Amino acid sequence: MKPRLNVVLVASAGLLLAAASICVQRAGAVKTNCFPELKQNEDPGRERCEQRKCEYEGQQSDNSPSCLWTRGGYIVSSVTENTNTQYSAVLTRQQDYNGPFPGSRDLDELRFSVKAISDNGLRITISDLGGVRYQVPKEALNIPEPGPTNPDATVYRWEANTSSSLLDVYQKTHPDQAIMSLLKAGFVFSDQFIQLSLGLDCQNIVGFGEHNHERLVHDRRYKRWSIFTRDASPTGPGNIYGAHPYFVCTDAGKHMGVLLKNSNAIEVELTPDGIVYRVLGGILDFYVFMASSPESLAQTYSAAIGHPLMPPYWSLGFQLCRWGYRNITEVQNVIARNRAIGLPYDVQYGDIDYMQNTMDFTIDATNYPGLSSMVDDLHSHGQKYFVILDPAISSDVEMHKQVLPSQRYEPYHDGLTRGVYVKNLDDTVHEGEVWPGRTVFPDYTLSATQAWWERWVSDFYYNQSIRVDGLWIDMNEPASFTYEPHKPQNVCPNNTWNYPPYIPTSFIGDRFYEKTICMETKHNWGRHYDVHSLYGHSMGMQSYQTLRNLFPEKRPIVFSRSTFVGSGRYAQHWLGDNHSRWPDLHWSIITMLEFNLFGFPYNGADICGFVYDATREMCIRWTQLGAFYPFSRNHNIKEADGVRTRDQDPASWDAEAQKIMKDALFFRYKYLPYLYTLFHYAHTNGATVVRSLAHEFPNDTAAVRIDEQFLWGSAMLISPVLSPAKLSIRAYLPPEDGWYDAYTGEEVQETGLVMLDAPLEHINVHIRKGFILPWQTPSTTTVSSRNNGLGLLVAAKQLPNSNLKATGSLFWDDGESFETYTAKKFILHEFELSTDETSGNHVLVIRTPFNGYKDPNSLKFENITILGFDTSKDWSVSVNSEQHSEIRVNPNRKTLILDSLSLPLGQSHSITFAVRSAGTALASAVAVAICALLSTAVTGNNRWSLAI
Ligand code: MIG
Repeated sequence: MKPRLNVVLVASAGLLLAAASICVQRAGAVKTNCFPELKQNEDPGRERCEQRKCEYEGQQSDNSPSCLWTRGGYIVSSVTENTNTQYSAVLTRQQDYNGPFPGSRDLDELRFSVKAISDNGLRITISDLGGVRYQVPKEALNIPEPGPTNPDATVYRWEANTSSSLLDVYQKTHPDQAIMSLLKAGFVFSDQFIQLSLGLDCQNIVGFGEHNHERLVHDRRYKRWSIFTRDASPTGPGNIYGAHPYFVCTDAGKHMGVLLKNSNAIEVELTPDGIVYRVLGGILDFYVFMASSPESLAQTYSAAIGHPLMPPYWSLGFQLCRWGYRNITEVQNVIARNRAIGLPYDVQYGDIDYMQNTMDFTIDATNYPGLSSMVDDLHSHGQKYFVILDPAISSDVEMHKQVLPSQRYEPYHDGLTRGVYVKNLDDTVHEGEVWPGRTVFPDYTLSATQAWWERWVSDFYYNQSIRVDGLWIDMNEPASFTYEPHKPQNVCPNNTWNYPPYIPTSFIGDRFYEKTICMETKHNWGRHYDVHSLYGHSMGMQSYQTLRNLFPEKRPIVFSRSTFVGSGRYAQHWLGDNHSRWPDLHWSIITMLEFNLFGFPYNGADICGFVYDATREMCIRWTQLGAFYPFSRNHNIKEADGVRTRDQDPASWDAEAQKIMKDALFFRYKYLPYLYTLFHYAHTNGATVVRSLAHEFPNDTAAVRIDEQFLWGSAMLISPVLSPAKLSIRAYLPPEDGWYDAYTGEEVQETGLVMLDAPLEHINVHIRKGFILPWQTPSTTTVSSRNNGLGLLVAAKQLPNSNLKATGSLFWDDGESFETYTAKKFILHEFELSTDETSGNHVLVIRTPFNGYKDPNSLKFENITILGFDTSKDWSVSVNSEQHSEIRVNPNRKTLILDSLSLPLGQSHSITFAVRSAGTALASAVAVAICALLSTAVTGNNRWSLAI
């Protein structure tokens, strides 16, 4: 009974949120807090409020601020350009108008410009007249501005300088009300404090990162989120690893995405009427995109910031990692025992344990002898190896003398010679502290650093013979332990960068530079204060380039902890140091969906949780969920609260647990051709891979806020168990098209909000009517599964007059070549099931719109399974005009299966299903019964194969 209660609680929390957002007013006034330095609901009192020339409202019950900034002090003093596609003006500050924080100089004049950058995008900038303030460099992020196809082609229009707004933007489909407004009230532009309120006429806000959001759709009751990269685990509401000042706002046919291209520290406050931005430097540089659906909006944004890289096929396999393998024997045991249980398992990791005193590019000779042959052994089993690299380079030469055979840590000295490290104001090298003790920090925004980094990665690869397949880059927020909270005696110089006039209260930590390096330090792209949140981004760019040069024929794969807007072109992301606790399962879905919107379709959380021990039940449920993370990796911390954590790799559990985990992973491997095809569309069109129900069912109001389920593409719905002791879950199956159970092929009778059985060995997966999914018989590595037969799962949608319809596609290449795209060495198949109106015949065609690759394994489609077929009739089937007799039907499940097919990949095929005359019906009914028996025998208890 308990689980149901949970469901009710969650549901009512959702209702409350829904109610809160129904009260959204039209774009207009946003209640802008005049005392952002106070905590939410902290009341400055009337006197202080009026001293700041703000309006005192008194304490409110709805979380709204008691003291409001209602004035605006910049006026449009001259308009220099005003056409349909470009507006620019000078804003002048009124004499008596000042920002709230002494010490931050208010700018007297500002350049305000609006530009149509495409049919569905516009750019709004507010900056200093001289243009000398810091901006995100073009090398870091270059958003194309092709301009609209013609001045009237834009899906938006704007009105500048109205009585209350600097700018009102309208989506043309909704001409009566501005979807967003840059409000005059509350606008402040000073050196280190910029404040702007954005009025919004749309309800559902999703995005902003990186944080641990407990719901996908934001709570707009004056919630504040800060954005500044930070080494902090996804446990509280603070700013963590990446910086993504991007949100989408959707509402009945309106779909808008807004990026603030700014790498300084940012705080956003989400209110019922809009968003208040507080920005600690740089300029205001907004990109606004509009589209007709959430998915096309995601594609528009992805095209603007750059499409994500195409991951190698093997990186979609399951991966094993832990921090705290004490020696190579432990790693070898883990590899051996997981192979021995027949686990689908493609990639093994080396965390900082393999290093000598945790120094990059070194190997612990005592505990990790033979690492190179271990990696070769992985390769000979079709498996891959990743190592972790931290940016911080040990500068403790005394320690080097003691622990290194050569007594010298060459990478450090080489970096000094080349001048690649971040510097203090006096040009000395800035030092901090990370795992290997005292360290320095490479400036990856400097081109010389690329050659240095590449030299040492290549030394590791060639001279030390560790043939890594990809890089895992960590601690690149950047993290430093010098300024941790328990070390208050360590301070950065007393200047306005380390102690800015305003520090958002939503920040983690008391000091602005906490757990990172000092803010005045110098990088090629600028002052640390400005470029801090670009550190991981720049390291990702250079690590990508390093792999490009190291193995030019292969597609690089890099996972980065810290990311910025556009990093997805170079690196993908894992979700960091989660905890082995039940709520973390739910939260991982939310962040996974958000990172798909940010341009990182390849992401996932540490399966079974990083910090602390997972229970058996939790690790089983998490592996079932993690089997659907695009980045599917079980990872574990070394110790928690001083105690070594237990192993949590699948083979470390009992036989029953192992079997359940393997079943989930075999199911994943079976559908990798489908997942890989989704990645192709992410890479070429910016489509999301994992997506929320809102993306596929934007008009279904019940679907819009769902964040406990998710989809792979359009067609596969995953409904995991996210809490303990459950045998069933409440899930939402959108009624629009209808669904089939992915394991039995049975049509779902009841849609909408339903209860689904969810015994421990089961994760619910449903296939949407109208789609065709390619699959391949799974093996324990992708290298071997790629040799197996292919199949198609056709989830027919029944239309009037017994017509059937379904479509799908398959992208295939060698799985790893860079040439795949540059030399067009791939195959693209399109599948379509339809019904000929006159004959009533169903036809399934496999088309080949592109064939630029010859598969060496002579792959064939060997099985086609159609769900939702009229099995009461007797069908004759012809394949490429030849009769095919290997047909099985299951009348109870309306399933028709064609076995023993041999349809070569890369060629087009056609299959026709015609009703046979009555005479043969009996014979085939017998065949059916026999085949039904056979099928149980063949499929046995492989849960990944359809138990038709
Ligand atoms: O502060 O390298 O997120 O995955 O195991 C911990 C050790 C440093 C943080 C990463 C985690 C990794 C760990 N690292």
